[in-house]
Amino acid sequence: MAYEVKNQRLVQWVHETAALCQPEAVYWCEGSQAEYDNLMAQMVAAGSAVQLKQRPNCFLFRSDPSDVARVEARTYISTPGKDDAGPTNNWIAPDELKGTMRKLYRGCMAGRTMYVIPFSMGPIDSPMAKIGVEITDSPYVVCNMHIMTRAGAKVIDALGPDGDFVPCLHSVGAPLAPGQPDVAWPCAPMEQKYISHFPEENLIWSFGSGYGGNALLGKKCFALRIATVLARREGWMAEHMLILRLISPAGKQYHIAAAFPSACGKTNLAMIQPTIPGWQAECIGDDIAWMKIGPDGRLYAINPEAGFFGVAPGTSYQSNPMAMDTIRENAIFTNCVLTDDGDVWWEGMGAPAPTHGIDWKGRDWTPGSPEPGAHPNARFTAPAAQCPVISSDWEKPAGVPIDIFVFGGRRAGVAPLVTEAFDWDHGVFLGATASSETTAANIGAVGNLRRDPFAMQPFCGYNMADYFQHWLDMGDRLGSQAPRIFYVNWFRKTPAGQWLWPGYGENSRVLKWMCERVDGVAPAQETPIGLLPSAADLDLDGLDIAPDNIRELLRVDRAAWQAEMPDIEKHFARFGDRLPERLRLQVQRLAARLGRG
Ligand code: SAT
Ligand code: MN
Repeated sequence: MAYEVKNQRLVQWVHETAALCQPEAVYWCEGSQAEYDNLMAQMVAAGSAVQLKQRPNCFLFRSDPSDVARVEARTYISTPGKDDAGPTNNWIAPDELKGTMRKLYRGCMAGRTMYVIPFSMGPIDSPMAKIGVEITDSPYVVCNMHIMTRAGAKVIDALGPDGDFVPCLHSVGAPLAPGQPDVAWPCAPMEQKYISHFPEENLIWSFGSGYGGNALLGKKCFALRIATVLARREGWMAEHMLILRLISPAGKQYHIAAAFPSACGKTNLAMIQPTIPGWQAECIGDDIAWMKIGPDGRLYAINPEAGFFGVAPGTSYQSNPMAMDTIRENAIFTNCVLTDDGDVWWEGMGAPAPTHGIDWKGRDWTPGSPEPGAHPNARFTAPAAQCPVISSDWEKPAGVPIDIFVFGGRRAGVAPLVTEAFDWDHGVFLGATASSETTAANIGAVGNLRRDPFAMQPFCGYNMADYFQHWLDMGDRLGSQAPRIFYVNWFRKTPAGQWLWPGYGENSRVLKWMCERVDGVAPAQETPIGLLPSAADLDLDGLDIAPDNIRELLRVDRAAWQAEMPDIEKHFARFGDRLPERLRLQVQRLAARLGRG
């Protein structure tokens, strides 16, 4: 061990876990570059990673074909009562789930090293930061945690002898018998996978998967599912939101926090390059925001993460040039195509496809191959500090003051380009009824429309109805200092399937209108579903877009919205009596507004 651990609770937990999981060795991570290099070298030697000749210090991994995304169907919120987890979460009683998982954990690390990763979510010197310790038998997870969190000896120092931490236990669930050769990506079959949360104890147990949010436990498991529970208890917010700073030509700063479901463009928006002259943007975070009311009564946000775990396919110099520049070095790629000259490639990269490569399943691949070369949920892991537009304040311990909340999803129809909420309660209603087509970020059907409240459907660690109430309570506390709330949909299509809106950098035109609304200088039209700009209220200078498209993007289709009502009611009915009365009222009001005229 490279350091002394004075925290007896931690020492004891590591000891007990080693006794249960029976690893060949226990290794305490120090978080250094040498440690990272060493682990990568071992994984290259073992055949589970490929070093990329074309990108300095970059590595490619290929997962097992069964282990390519989060597994919502195997994700559990294990509270004493089923109602405390609520209708949107899978639930098994803690004793039963622990019994099942303890059996799986018994001897599960045989033949492997057990790594102990002390990590901080949030800059270590931030009063909002929280410490976790992940135990894992995956060196791939260790290297990813190096990038995604502040990890290692410095966290042990911050923890001290009696500091609090969230224990996060992870195993790929693939013990090795003596002499048994390892595979490139060990994992367990689906029916043995469990991504479990015990909110009463602030405890995370994950078994059987090595991929993304299933395995990098600081991210969705801690910074969202467990953190939502802590946030409600302690009066703050843990949200699935990017954070960005927009700067007007006059130099005024606006901070925007936006919630979209996984693989709906949060990373792209977080690194937006505004197309409107004079406007600039800086990135603070691309996935998670922790927010607390500051001494001045405003809401302050930090990014608890230190890296980006972004979707590779579709990322290009057109869609997200800043991400492309972020991943030139020191990045990890998972499930991308390996080109013959030692680079990565994916569909929608904007670069010509290689004439030959190795696909994410390790097979020869050519542009004519029947299947995509990269998995649709292929990912890059890269340090946030490498982003060319990372804000100089991205690690500011106190966070940045949020002016604007944005909700949204991916929907070909119905939801217009942008809507502003009438007031906080209506904004909470917009968040609570957000809907989106499902993506490859979860194992399951892609393209199905579902309600994804606040983009938190897979990430809320308690009853979602109580989470709605928490949003209402936060609004009451924030009062006139509350951020304005908007709903956007960049993904409208024509009946023939063409995009109505160009998106990406052009989204700055919509953001500009939001800022002008905050400043009280832009008009808005009152409609039954909220406040909308007219085409003249949006800065469309220099944008080549058909007037018909704009009209369609800003049209409120009353009949289509009336047809939405039964689904909204069904969605809310799932929560029974627990649904806040103030949201029930919002449904009635919307129905009345739609009914009129
Ligand atoms: O795999 S992750 O959960 O980290 C990515 C996502 O779904 O947002
Ligand atoms: Mn996410």
